Amino acid sequence: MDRNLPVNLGRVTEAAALASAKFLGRGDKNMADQAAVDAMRRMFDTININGEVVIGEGEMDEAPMLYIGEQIGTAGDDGLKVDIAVDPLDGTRSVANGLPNAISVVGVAPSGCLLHAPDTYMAKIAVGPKAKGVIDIKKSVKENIDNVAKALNKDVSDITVVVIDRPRHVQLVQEIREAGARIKMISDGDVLGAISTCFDYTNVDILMGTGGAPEGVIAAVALKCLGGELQGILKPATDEQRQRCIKMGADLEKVYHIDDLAKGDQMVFAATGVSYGELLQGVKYMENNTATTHTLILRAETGTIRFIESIHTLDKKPEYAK
Ligand code: VTB
Repeated sequence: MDRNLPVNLGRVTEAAALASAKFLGRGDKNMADQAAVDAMRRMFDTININGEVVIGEGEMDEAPMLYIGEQIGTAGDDGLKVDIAVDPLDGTRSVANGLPNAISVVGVAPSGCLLHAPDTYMAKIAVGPKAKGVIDIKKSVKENIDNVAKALNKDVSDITVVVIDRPRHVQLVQEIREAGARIKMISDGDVLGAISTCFDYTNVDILMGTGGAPEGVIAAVALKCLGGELQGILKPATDEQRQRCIKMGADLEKVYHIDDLAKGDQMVFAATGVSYGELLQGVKYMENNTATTHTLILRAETGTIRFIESIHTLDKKPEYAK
């Protein structure tokens, strides 16, 4: 895969972040999301790929842009065919409510390598490279925490588990507490939660809990690039979701390992911070109509991790004009 693609994907997530960060704290999650989708879609039109959205904004009849099955990029049939997974704004509520850790995110892999995940929930466990190989989603919370503590040479009481703050996690939270570990509660964004396990300075060791299955595939792309591990089990919340899973050929008993979600090592990934955050800074609006963005760019083949800080002169980017 083109080694410049990751940087170009960074342009795509930067564009979405610049457009949606304007809506920080303004109480309107739809506006924030729409701005991200529009900007991401526009920037994709400049990228030389032959892509198909496999994780996107929804089915064709419910999403006008970045819908599942949409063809993306300028390469045409001669270019390498790729699967694209997007979440133009992971954390729409966070942006609307002025909360941290919203990101714009894109993952790309050769065609057929990304799981076409149904839009339902997925129970997940994820760790960074140092704890790879010791987790098992079928084991108890305590066993997993103990095993990760051993792998990291840490006391259990120094292990931090990141969990999305949801009523469905009451039992999980109790089990983590009983196991003796710490909890970092996040309001949204388990993609960033999973990625955090790969960076020591976030001090997050494990992601546990149930979030979106599409987000599970996106997180798997990132963790593939970073050498971490993720396992998931589909958890449809309603009968309708269950039927959709079955229709898509999904296996509700199966443990989806990282390679089932994102196959091979040819993937690339980009994420730009939208609201302020620990791993990625949010968009900052500066003097003279300039703005800064902070982007993480990953390439699985070489394992290169890039953090790119960009200064955007918005006067020269009329699409972001006030
Ligand atoms: C998570 C989280 C997302 O959805 O997947 C979550 O990563 C799961 O859904 O940021 P609920 O909000 O229904 O719990 C998000 O919060 C939004 O896509």
